[in-house]
Amino acid sequence: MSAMPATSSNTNVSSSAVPMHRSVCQQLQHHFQQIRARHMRDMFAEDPQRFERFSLQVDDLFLDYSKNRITAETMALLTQLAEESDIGGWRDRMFSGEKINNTENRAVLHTALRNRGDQPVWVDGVDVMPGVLAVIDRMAAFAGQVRDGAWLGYSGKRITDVVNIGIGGSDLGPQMVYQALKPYRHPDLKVHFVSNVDGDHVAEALEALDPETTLFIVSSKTFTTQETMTNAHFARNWFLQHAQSECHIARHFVAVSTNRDAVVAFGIDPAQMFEFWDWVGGRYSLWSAIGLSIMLAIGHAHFLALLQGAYDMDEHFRQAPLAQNMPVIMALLGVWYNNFFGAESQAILPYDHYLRSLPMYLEQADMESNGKSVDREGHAVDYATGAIVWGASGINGQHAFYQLIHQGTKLIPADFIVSMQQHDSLQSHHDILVANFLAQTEALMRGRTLAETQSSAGDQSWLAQKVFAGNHPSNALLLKQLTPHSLGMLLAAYEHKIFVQGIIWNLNSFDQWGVELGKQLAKQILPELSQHDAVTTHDASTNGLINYYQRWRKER
Ligand code: G6Q
Repeated sequence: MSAMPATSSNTNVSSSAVPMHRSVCQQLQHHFQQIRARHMRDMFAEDPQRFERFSLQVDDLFLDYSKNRITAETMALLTQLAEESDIGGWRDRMFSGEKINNTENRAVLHTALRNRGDQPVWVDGVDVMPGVLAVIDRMAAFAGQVRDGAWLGYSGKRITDVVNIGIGGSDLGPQMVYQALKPYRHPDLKVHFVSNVDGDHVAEALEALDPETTLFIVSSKTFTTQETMTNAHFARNWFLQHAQSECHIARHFVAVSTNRDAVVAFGIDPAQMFEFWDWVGGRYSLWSAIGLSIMLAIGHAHFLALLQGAYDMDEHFRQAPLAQNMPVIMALLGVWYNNFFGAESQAILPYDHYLRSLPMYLEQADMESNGKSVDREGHAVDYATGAIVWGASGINGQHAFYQLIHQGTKLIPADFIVSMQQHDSLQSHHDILVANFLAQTEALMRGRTLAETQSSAGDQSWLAQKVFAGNHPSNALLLKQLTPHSLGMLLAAYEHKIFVQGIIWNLNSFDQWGVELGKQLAKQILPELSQHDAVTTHDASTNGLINYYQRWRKER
């Protein structure tokens, strides 16, 4: 049975096809009908050059996309889709500081943060590069002092622990990069990340810390986010209980924000504030001062290498023809499965312990960017947009959820991300890890026929259960080694993939109105939780739950 379901809860989505005003979509639909039943086994058998044809190296990063349900014609048609969508034009608009975030009237310039060239970048007639470079220099000076032990706490001890207080884009990127670049970290400086407003998170993070040796970074673009400000005030009180005097705050609290007034109101001297700008989206901000915790951990030079990696990918994205452009290819493959095969999700499967938080990071990067059902002009779309992005460490996933990818009823395109050289000296461990990655992509592609199952050794009962259909698509993204540079390249590749898909779907990938409603309702509900009278102003379920909580809250 072939499935091309409507792929959204949006009832307007009646088809999974891409915007039909792009003329190539008719051809793609026709081509899809021809290819949908073809097995990748046969494609490999027919084309000995398939691996060379469908793979691409960009510096530290190698993409093998030959295990996809594509032919040369598929890629030619998809590339035509990219051309018809004016990817090149939109890309230039983004890089040149045009306000492509139309609903917020903002430029989208995370690329300026890692611009290692000498080109100016203009926003409203002002070159933003001097400001960008000045903040990097300030971060470097500060991080250098903390790392060298020149920056001392109020009692004269050196800083041993940094706590980044932030959430969403002000947390996920730095946390993921900190974890990924463990081998590059300062040996005597630990970074902790507090995001959840569940008090257990901040309480647990602080329980083993010494206020005399702890530095807090309050990371918030707006400096109004309820979770972050609640945790920041808690940390401030915790610190003052020990330090006693507010004059010591300056040695222990710094802010990263665009909101100077709120930083001052919180009690942090603007001299201790690291600035960024409204043209940096939260989920694209790890390259900005939001990356201060990263720089503290890995140092200025490695932070610059991270930026350089992203810049190198930016340059590739800007200059490579669409047909040989890594982020464009990744995006087009995603569109192929999302809009033609009706795939609903995309798995991210790192085979590198240090990349285990990458799936969570990409969940936000992708789903907050392209989880939209209204296009740039405000019209409801009638095609599927952003996929559900999910995943976990691949090797652990093999013993957990891979069953569904192999033999379930869903088509789940998967990205396997693997480092060729490990940081430790355990070569036999690494060989086992890599063998498993290779085996999984091969098994997903080839499957196992009934005849093969019958001729395999072992119990011949329940043969139907032991057959694998195969034909499950995957990309392999290989890093020579996980370094600041290769990580920068990898992350920038995914950012641009998301951007390209957003353009094809005619979305604004840089706003996030969907997170607003819940925030507003939470503000309304908060005072109701401590009121004496039963709440009756919501729906029966919400009223019931509020009143249930009130009862337990009183008992405590
Ligand atoms: C990201 C989102 C969101 C944001 C957080 C934190 O693109 O906008 O995840 O980063 O809500 O916001 P603040 O940095 O303003 O606290």
